[in-house]
Amino acid sequence: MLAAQGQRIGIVAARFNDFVVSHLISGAEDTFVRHGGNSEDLTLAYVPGAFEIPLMALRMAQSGKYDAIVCLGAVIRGATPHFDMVANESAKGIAQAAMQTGVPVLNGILTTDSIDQAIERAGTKAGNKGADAMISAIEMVNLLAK
Ligand code: INI
Repeated sequence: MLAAQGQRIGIVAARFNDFVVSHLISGAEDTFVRHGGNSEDLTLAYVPGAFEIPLMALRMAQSGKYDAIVCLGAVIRGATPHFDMVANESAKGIAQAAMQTGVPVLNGILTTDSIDQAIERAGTKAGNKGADAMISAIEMVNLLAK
């Protein structure tokens, strides 16, 4: 089993679409603790929307206080005229934050066509993307330590 013992993880979460994102946060936190992590080693930072996630993720990764950063948000096409811009920029910025710092920065941002699809991927019919991103974070921290 993947072990999260001793790992320190920063979570960056968007307040936009909080009715979905709050479930991604719960999924990520539960997963960390179920894999042996200590909830006191999790730090949660909120930003306004997915567009702002990369800057906060970069700052947290640069701080040296975290072994990995998990980014959580929900960009929903139905409700977002500038869906592509927000979705692309957040994904690009997350990848850049990881490459610039060498700290794993995981993309747990849902990008969906509808609110229903977002709900399905936030702990109902189709898993929980927050939990998935946390699993990937734990795996990357362990891999990079080897
Ligand atoms: N931010 C999101 O996280 N999800 C969305 O679906 C969304 N929509 O619909 O526009 C969204 N917009 C806000 C954006 O992330 C920024 O906070 C805003 O543009 C200010 O920079």
